[in-house]
Amino acid sequence: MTKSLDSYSIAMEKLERGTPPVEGSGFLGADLDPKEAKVILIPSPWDVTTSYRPGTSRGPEAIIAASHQLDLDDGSFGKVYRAGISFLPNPDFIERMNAFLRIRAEKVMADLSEGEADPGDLAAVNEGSAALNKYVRDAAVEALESGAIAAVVGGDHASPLGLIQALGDKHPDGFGVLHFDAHHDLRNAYEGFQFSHASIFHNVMESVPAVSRLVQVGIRDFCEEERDYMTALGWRGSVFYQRDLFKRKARGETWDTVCKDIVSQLPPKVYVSFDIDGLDPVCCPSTGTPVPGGLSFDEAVYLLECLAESGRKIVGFDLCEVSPDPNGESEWDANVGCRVLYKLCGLVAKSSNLI
Ligand SMILES: [Mn+2]
Repeated sequence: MTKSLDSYSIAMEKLERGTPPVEGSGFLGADLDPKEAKVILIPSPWDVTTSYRPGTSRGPEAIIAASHQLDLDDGSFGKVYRAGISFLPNPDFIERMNAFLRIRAEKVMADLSEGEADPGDLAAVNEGSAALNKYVRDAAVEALESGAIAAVVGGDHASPLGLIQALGDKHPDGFGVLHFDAHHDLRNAYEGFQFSHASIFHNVMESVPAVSRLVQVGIRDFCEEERDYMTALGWRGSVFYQRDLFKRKARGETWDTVCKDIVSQLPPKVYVSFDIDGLDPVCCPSTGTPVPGGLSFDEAVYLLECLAESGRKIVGFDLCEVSPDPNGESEWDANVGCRVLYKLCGLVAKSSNLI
């Protein structure tokens, strides 16, 4: 079923009214025509390579449903919706491919735990992941060519590769990545999956030379291979491990000082990759690979505010690994996720003087 789209003025009329959104309506309660949008959200209903538990493929739809409860005047960035945000529909072929390939990926993981994976299963998953990357990249290019800012809403963290590659072409002068996560995501072909969620920044650093600097925050669960890769990145990589952030605060540094230090590591143009599991799992109990500890919601938002105040240009972003409660009983994960998403929209909108 195709929904009828709202012009910018109709969408604003709906949103300014402040009445509860009609059930089934789009992000925030409107269905803005992407042709009239300045921020385009590309959904990635994808959790093929999730290693611990799937569910994040339902992130985009859960976030849209939760967004109907959001108060639209944001404490950090104001009336963000006025920028003109369009959340594209889930593409059927990606949803179908995800369901089919998830089964084959689970077979690969089960076979691996007993010995070797079937090369046919592995090839099918890798080819499907390449098709996902192409879909995201094509959608991103179309959004960028229309003059809009493109962002990805996952899905697992394999989702944004195509977007970051498209931005690499658009900004050959380079940009940095501010990466919130409990994990480095620097593994080479985790479990044999070339485009694993756990390999996203390995793939980015290998395939997007325009990414001049990767700055990771909140990291607290990693393997030796990833630490070695980070060391080998040299000046291109910088990590603020969660333990170190905690120690700095415990020893009396203010969060403001720490945030300014983090932001100072970034070049003038910045992409933000936000894995929800960078936050304390009280904010994301159903995410694929939760890890104790992590940033509080307020700490993460403060860091985004410091980034905005620094005047750096935000070239795009992704929000990944938001997974709704598997029992369907709680909207909490999506509720937090849609708030983080609205802040990220505010950050790019502010940076591009759209609000
Ligand atoms: Mn991640």
